[in-house]
Amino acid sequence: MNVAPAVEYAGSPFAPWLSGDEEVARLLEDEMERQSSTLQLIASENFTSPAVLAATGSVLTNKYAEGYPGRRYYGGNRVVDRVEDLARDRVKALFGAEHANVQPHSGASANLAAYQALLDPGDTVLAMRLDQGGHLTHGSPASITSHIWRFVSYGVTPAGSSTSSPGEVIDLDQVAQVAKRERPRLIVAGATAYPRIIDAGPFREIADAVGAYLMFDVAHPAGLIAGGAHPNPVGIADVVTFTTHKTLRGPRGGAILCRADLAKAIDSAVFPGLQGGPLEHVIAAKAVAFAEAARPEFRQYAAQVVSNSKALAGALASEGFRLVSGGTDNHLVLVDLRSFDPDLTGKEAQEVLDRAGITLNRNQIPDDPRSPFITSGLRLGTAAQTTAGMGNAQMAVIAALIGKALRGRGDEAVVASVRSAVADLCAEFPPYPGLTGAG
Ligand code: DSN
Repeated sequence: MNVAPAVEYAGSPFAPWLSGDEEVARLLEDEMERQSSTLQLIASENFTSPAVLAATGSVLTNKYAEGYPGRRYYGGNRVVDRVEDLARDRVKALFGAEHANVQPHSGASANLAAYQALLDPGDTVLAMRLDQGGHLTHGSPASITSHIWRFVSYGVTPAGSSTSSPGEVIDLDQVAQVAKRERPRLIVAGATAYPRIIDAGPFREIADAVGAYLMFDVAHPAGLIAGGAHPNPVGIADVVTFTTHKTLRGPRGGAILCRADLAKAIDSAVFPGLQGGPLEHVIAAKAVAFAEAARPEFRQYAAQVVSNSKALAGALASEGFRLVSGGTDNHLVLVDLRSFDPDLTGKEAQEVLDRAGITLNRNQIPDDPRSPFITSGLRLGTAAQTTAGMGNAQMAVIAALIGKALRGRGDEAVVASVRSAVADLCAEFPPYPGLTGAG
């Protein structure tokens, strides 16, 4: 059911640009309306600034620029070189890095390039298992990474028996034991469904003890790191990879930071190793986002993201959901649905909440008896709605609406009433107040 008022095509912010293609203009309008009238709680999403949108939609998309600033394979890159240099300088300053590569099209491309730079085919890599909170490119059997390199894995400690000892934190003893036994050439830290701080220090000690490189994939907490709400692994890890569109709030893309002595290997791995022409319009938007993340208000934003995540976690626990690891220190919450209702799967919960205007994703919890397609858990993040201006009070309302929709999932009138309450809440916090609405 669409509860938001219809938006006049003539008033669309996209109309001047897409007047010749009404079909696409309407789709963009529909997506703007969806993002503005429903709750965006996917932990890997955010609302970029209009400045990031503008750079992404700029004439830089027209330019081929294979190579790097000052060493391109095509002419006409006088301006593009300055764009890419600006992005590299800004991200190096933001994280205190010696070298940056801003060309990876995605986090997966950044991770593949880092592996290619540091490893030979068949080398052993130690990383977090996907079903314990890791990522596909950390050696999942479904990922090309596991066909090229030999992955061994670590996970989290077992769930504890009490709230004072919740467990489900990275098992550093296991990391050390597997590292000693398997002698990996590379250890990977970082996760996509892990609600706690990951400290690079212990990983560095383990890597040094076995003579391994350390790579830290900070795709999820990159914005928290930039905003001072999560420790910075740059200078501790040999290579740091990340996406620019999650907590960092930039355009969809990836980046790599490394020590100066690894710069040539990293750059060659990205181009010509894995990619052709870089997306310079996206690189310009990355530069915009890096500057935004360096501002004092971004520190307040990062702190509020974590505060909202803690508020959401506490309110969800009051609704009867078990929190994986007992809570959160970062931008995401992982809930185990079985304490709320043993018959409710992540798949069904995601679908019910989608109908209620609450967008999130099902997720396996550690040692989940259900498959990745079904799951027993949900992952929720606060980065996007914090950007839209929501605070702790709204997190309590959201948790109550989630509980109501899931308890009343057999009754469409209950789900519709939640959707209506969600639309009212979202109307108070539009992500793009200057761009939405009929004109
Ligand atoms: N798909 C991303 C996420 O949702 O965490 C990771 O690549």
